[in-house]
Amino acid sequence: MKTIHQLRIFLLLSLFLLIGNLSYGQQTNHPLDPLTWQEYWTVLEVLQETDHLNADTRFSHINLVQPNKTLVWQWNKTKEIPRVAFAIVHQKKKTFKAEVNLVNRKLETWNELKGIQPTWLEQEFGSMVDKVKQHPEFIAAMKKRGYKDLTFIDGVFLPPGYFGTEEQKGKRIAHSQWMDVRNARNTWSRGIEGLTVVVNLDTEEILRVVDEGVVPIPTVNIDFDTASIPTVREMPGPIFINQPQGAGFTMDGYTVAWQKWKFHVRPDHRVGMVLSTVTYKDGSDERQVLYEGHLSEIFVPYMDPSFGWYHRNFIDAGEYTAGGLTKPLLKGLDAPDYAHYMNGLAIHDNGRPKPIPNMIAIFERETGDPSWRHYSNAMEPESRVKRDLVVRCAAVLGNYDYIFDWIFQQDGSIKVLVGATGIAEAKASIQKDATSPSENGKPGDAYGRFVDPHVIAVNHDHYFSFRLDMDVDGETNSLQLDRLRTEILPEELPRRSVWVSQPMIAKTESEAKLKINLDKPTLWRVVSNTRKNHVGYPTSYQLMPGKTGNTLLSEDDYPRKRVGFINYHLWATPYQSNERFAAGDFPTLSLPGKGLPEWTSKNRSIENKDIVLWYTIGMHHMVRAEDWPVMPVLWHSFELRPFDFFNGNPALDIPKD
Ligand SMILES: [Cu+2]
Repeated sequence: MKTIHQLRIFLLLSLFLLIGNLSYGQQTNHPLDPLTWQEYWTVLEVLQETDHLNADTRFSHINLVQPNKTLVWQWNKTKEIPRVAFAIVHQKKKTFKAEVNLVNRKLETWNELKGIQPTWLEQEFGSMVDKVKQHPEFIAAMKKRGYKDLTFIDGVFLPPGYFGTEEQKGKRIAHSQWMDVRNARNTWSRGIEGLTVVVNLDTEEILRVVDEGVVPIPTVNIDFDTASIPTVREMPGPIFINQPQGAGFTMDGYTVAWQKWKFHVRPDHRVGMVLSTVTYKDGSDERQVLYEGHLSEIFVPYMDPSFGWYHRNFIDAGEYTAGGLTKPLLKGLDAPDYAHYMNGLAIHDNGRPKPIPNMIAIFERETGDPSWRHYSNAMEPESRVKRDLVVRCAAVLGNYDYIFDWIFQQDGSIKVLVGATGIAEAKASIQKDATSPSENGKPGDAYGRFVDPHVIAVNHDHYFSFRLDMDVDGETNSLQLDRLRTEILPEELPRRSVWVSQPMIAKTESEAKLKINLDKPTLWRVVSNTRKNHVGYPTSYQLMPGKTGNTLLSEDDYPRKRVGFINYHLWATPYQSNERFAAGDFPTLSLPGKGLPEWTSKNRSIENKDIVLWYTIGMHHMVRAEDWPVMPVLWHSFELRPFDFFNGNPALDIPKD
């Protein structure tokens, strides 16, 4: 028997396939390819040539305008590629949307956007720190905390959500957070509690200094780099996973082909990555499954009513795209060494392209699980090794990290996962720990949990909205709800009840606003209106939820009103190319009702239509000691499963050897 340290795991692959090295997207091979370095510059040059750039010009987005969907499905390499980019341009208090034709270098539109606040800029995080440090009230508040010198006090200004106050209406209001960063690598327990400065970024006015009282900064060291860990555990020897015959997938530009799957994946400034034109080869037939799938929005509300915390209700993807949502993956740590790493581009505030190396990792893996099995004495026992293709990126939003995986499986299913990791946001507390007496009638852990002496990780939620433009065997689909209900049986039978399925087609958007109810289980399936399987059922894909949560915020709470997508686990809408972000295009200081609630208020028909599903993952995070100082990855997921799409188990043909 082999000992652990002798273990070698080899992924032996039948094909040696070359993978192109995509270096920051210098070529365009497909209508959905991300903007190239040169194309970002074309946008900037065209705006310069048309006199739309000045010293105050900043950019929160430059991205591809979605090409026509039918054109994309029908596109092949003999056809021309339409290339249009849009830019969201800030000029002081005004915001403009420009569209630039990249083929003929022409400014197609330039329109002012009114009634919105554009996405936060990188420079806005720190733009008023120096000015505030000279403000007498701030200096006095810091003096009360024992600081005469503010050199090593770092500040950050964030959008405070929106609460409909006169102070906020129509203004670019920011609230500050402060930290003493001396002598700590991990500074997330070093916050200066109870001191918030409210500013107007448009006018650079300091509106208020809110001092809720002095709380000493905790002295605990929460560094977690290798040098800070007293002893590193002994590992019993390496496990090698390698692919001696090369990767088992091919890449043609941004198009990936793996076994029977084929899809396009592109890095995206705002949502990390977008998977498109997903097909599964069934015999000679390349069957459509999903036109487009991607993260749509993230929402993280904190559950502490103090002034310094109630405004922390971050609409992360829409508010904090600055510099790009995703950050580089660490090769060999965040994903295997042998993965293919795809670079991406984000933008700086000045609109210039910013390289993000190793933004997406694509790799095969065998986890030791079977795809299927049966053991029998009557016939030869059968089992097949499961192999997956993983497409991964990781977002970083201040303290938190999220890993996003799309896992393509041999049985025709796609599993989508989000892993929460990183550092829980914590506040300093006068009380030391869970045994300390109450202060002002409240225990120290009323709104969070002690994770270290004088450190409370504040209760919060994480919500993720995924946009899934399903095209199951074509664009004409419906949402079928198979409701499993109890049927009471006739009295003469010994059994009293069984469950039966009551299928129903959701005809309008309101019939598709659904929450998971374990007492009334319902299968959610996108069915084809044009194709049936061998026994006469419409072909379909099921959206199978994983563990998720419901919001506990009251309906009149502003954070909930601004992020209506959390009200349901499932939404379905008729396809509209401009409906992409579940809390609206511009959630920064946004008014209530944007995004899904606004679109679906029309209660449009979704029957026999090209439909888009929106799925919400929710989690309540009551932080444990084990989540500190850095949290083990906590995974949530859902799955897109073929349901009568094939005429049998599509993974029967996995070879046994
Ligand atoms: Cu959390």
